[in-house]
Amino acid sequence: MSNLSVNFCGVHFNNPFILPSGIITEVKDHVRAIEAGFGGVTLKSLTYERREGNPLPRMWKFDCGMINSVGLRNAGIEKGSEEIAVFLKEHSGKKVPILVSLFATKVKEFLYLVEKIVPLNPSLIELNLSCPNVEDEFGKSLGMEKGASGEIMSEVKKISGKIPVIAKLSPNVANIADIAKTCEANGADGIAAINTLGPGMVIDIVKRKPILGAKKGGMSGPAVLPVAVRCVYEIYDAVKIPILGMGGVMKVEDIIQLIMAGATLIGVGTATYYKGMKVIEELKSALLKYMEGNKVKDLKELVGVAHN
Ligand code: RRO
Repeated sequence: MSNLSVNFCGVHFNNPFILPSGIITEVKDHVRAIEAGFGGVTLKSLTYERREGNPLPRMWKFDCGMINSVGLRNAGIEKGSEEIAVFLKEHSGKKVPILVSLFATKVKEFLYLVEKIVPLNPSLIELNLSCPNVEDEFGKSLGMEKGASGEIMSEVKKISGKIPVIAKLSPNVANIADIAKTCEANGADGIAAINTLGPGMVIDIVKRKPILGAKKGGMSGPAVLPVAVRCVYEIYDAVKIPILGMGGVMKVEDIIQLIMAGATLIGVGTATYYKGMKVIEELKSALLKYMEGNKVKDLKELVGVAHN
């Protein structure tokens, strides 16, 4: 019998599918992903201050994917951490690990967020070092540069205790493997890759102006899969810590590519906008069928095999 369960950073997941951060905005609404059968669920990235988000529209479907500039819409750490405490308590019995995602542009701010979250004991903490939609009013993402990524990781690891910390990285850099390596050297327990690609822009040719309220945004969906596969492949070559691979997964073949490139867990986000949350049950069945057809008992037999 093939088995979908996965160990990632010492945490047990019933299946490798993770809802990436930001697909659902409200903390309590993440119950939809738990009920749909995701193996793990990442909450929307929290920031120090409450953020309304960017002007509407914030998301748009184009021919080969989606573009978003949500602008970190979230309740802020004070209210957000209270909501997370309630959510974790309510769902702790369901054996679906919850990942808390945090975003800041200063080390001190990151540390404040981590200090607030550690007592709530989530399964993992994700440091979002890579939001593409923050440059203008909020400074640059720390993860665009390896020195800053390393510093934040090493400081966070001093206060995160036994909770594994993973770094979510951007594909929009010259050398993603180098940044992953620096995160690992500074104590990261895992890497999540990739955040959205770009930024890109879509123009409404009738109105003669960019469609998104913020004009440009990060791209996700099928168009970005080959970039995600390449990034995961390069990261796998550079580090020993496990990888949560994501970017454009729509079907089982996409999952297998990411695993063969080196991913242990798989993020499935944009596909839920196309097919609804039920896509997870479809992907689970298709993955089991693939494993049984190819005599794969455990997914770890496939992780990184494209490097052999
Ligand atoms: O909120 C956003 O605009 C956003 C975030 Br935090 C992120 O990490 N990636 C993305 O595509 N959008």
